[in-house]
Parts: sequence; structure tokens; C-alpha cells
Amino acid sequence: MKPHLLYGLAGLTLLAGCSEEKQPPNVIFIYADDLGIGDLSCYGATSIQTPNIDRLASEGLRFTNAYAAASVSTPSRYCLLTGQYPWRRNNTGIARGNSGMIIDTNQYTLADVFKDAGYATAVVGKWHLGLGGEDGPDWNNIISSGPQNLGFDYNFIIPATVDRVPCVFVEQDRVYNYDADDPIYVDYDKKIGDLPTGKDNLELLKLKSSHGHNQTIINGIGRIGYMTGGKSAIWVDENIADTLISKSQQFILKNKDNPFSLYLCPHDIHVPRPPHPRFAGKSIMGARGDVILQLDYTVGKIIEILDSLDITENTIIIFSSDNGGVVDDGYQDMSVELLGTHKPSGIYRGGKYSAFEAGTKVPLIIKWATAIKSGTQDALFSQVDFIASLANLANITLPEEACPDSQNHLSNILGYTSEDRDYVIQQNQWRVLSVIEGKWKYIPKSFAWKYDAQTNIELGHDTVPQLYNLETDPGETTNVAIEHPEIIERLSAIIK
Ligand code: NG6
Ligand code: CA
Repeated sequence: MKPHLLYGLAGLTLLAGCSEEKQPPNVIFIYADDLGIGDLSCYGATSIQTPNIDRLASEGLRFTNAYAAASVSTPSRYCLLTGQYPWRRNNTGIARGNSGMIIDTNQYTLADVFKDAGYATAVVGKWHLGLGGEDGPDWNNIISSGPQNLGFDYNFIIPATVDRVPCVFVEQDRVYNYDADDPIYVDYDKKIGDLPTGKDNLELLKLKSSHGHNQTIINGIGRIGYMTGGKSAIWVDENIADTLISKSQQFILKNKDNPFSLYLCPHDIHVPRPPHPRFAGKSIMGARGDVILQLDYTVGKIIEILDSLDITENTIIIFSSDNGGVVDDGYQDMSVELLGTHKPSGIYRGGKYSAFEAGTKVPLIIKWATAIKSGTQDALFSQVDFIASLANLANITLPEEACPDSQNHLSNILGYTSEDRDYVIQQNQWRVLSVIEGKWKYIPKSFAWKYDAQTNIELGHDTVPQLYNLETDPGETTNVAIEHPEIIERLSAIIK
């Protein structure tokens, strides 16, 4: 057995309550939004430098073959937290800002793992898994269901996305900076209140829409959905990254002497992308590049506080993304015009929303100075396996029937082994499933429309089955389905 694994196992016995000096490792999961596998310099980008994330990669394990469960946010996040494939449930599509909570309160989650292991647990940042009962949250009261019911001791969240109303944070189940004299109402079907909309008041926009995003205008930006009230609670878009950093730092500081786990979900690099003035114009790629720098800064600030508290060594940092990259996702922010030679998806085809590789193949870096050796990890890996793997790390037995799709691959995470998952399944925005087994990728026949007209991304749809040899053709250029009926048969049986 290699020494680093021995250390890992020492950590495990610690968690089981053996008397040792060292504490079990803290775990910080940083889940970026819409970050493509080509967007970081440690994954080959040359038009942008991401030194802080690169430092994680050089000190830790950089995965080259890791997948999110879906090519959009809600289903990927659902899967990460529950260890259950999102397509088992029919309510896991991109959630509205007033959606009821999508995870049942009795489901076992990643936060429960750490809570059961005696950790302090927190979620800071983008939630996008709904809040409240079936009818959604009452923004003017304590929110009845939320992260607090899923194992998180502390929550400071963006309820859905920053391009969706309500544009307010929720802290500990209440709207942050709430004013009872200015109640908040939200509607996704009809206009509510008298705030101007992007559709009718173009002249009020500081950031124009390229598609959608023409409902209530908040801070000069048209959003998805209508809201009224909550003036004192409205966030400042340019300050969101700093706010999330500071809430994270406070949580870390408060728990520096005990084991903690932090699920930190930056809004970057999702639209809208108005960066803090510190980053405006600092990349050569316009807003999208600027918020990549902002995301890298966020990672740097987390590392910085760990260093300052001398707890870096015993903290596991996991960095990944919820889905692949997109350039024009609905605002005229010059990201298309200034993209230059940068390739958000690297060598891969498609992007966010797609069944092609770039929809779900995401950056994944894991660093734990004391137990993980540095290098690259080429094993086929899916985010669905985090919960079972981290439960193993924390010496927690998952309850019967919890996390049915999650497998324990802790030894891959520690870099001790490099074993492919038997197969990985993922879904695109339209619930087209695809499966990867070894070098083969199979996408069943689906729809005739091939492009998302708004983002100009290829969705991976076709009216015939598609089979790609990812070893010789990682860019999915040549459909070899006709030549391999037996492989199609095997892979379609997996999906069935
Ligand atoms: C789409 C939005 C897009 C983004 C996405 C969700 C329009 C036209 N497009 O419907 O801007 O919000 O949903 O992204 O409204 S995700 O990363 O949270 O899944
Ligand atoms: Ca996303």
C-alpha cells in the first residue's frame, strides 16, 4: 500500500473516533457554474491565466475524464448532492426561481454524510434546487424547506441563478436584508408589480439581452421571471463573488478548530457576467474572461484563508463545474466578439445543453496535501460517485436505499488507483441520455433539431443512433454506429 493511502486510512480511523492528534480533513467543494473544460490554463487555455486554480492542479490531482451528470445545472446539482440520477425524477429540469424544493427532505445528501461524521456543514452560493413546499417559497417568511432540511447547518444562497428572479440572497432560511415593509412577490407566468421589464424598457438596460432575459429589470439587467418589492434585499451583481467569498471565509473562520465541510457554489461564470470593477477589462476576452479571472480569485481567497489559519494541509479542496461552457447564453456582453482563439470546450464538441462531450465533460481537480498525490487522473469518473466516495472517506455507511446510483471510488479520488467506472451516463438539456463505456460513447436517436438556435450549440441530437470512438475521435466527428451494431446493443441495454 502506498504511504499516501495509509495516511488517508489514518484519517478514516480518526473519523471513527480513535484517539489521534490530527483532525479529520475539512472538505471544501467548489462547484463553478458553466465553466468549460477548456477555460482554465491548467487544462490548456492560453488566452487566460488561472494561477490559483492551476496551483490546486499542480499540487493535487487533475482529472481528464470526469463528467457532470447533466449538461445543465439543476440535474447536475441534484445528482451531486443525492447520488441519484436526475432522470429518475421528472422534476429535475432547469428550475425556475420560484420552484418548490426538488430534493425530498427525507433524501440523504452529501451534507448529511458530513453531518453524520460530526462536521459543521454549509452551502454558500448558487442553489438552484428549489425552495419551500410544492408551491414554492414564501419569500416573506421563514422558508419552509431548503438546505437546512438537507443536512446543511448554515446556508447563504442564491436561490436559483443570477439571471432569474428573485435577485436576493437567502441566509439561514430568510431573505437576506429583508424589509417587512416591502414584501417580495415573484411570478414566472405573468407580470407582477410595476417594475420595468426588458421587453418594454430597453432604454433602462445597462446589459442588453441577446435572447430571453427580458422580464423584470433588476440593476439594469433584464431577468427571467417577474418580481416586485425587496428593494433593500436586492443584491449588487458586481459584488456577488466578494459576498460569497466573505460568507465562506466567515464560516471557515468560525469552524477552524473543528472539521467542516463547505459546498461553495460561485455564480461565475454563468450569465449575467458583470464583473467586479477589479476584473472589468482585465482579460482579453471580455466579460466571460473577466469572470473566469473572478472565479480564479475566489479560489485564491479560499486558499488564502486556509493558509492564514494553517489548515490548508488538512483540507480537501474539490473543484469542478456543473456543466460545460457556453459563450452567448443570453446577454450581449461581447463574449462572442472577443473570444478570439479561446476554446471553452477545448477539443470537445458541443457545449452546455449538449449530449456531445462538451456538455458534461468538466474540469475536476482534487487537492489534499496530506493524502493525495499530485498528477493527472485519466480514469472515467462521474460526479454521481462523490457521495459514496466521500462517505467512505468519512467512514459513514450510507443508509439502505440512499444514493442508489453512487459508487465508492475513493481510491481514484486519492490517486491511488486509476480505474474506469464501468460506464458513465449523462443527460442533455432535453433529457437525451448518453452512455460512455471505455472508449465508446453512444447517443441514442432522439430529435431532428441539431442546434440550440439561441446559443448556437450543437445539442448532440440525431434521428439515427450515434456511436463514437473517444480514443481515436474525442471530438466526436465520425459516427461509427453502422459498423458496430453489437456495441450499440450492449450500450443501449445499459440505458434501458
Ligand atoms: C436557460 C437560459 C440561460 C440559463 C439556463 C440555465 C434563456 C433564454 N436562457 O433557459 O440563460 O439561465 O437556462 O443555466 O432564458 S444553468 O446553468 O443554470 O442550467
Ligand atoms: Ca450551469
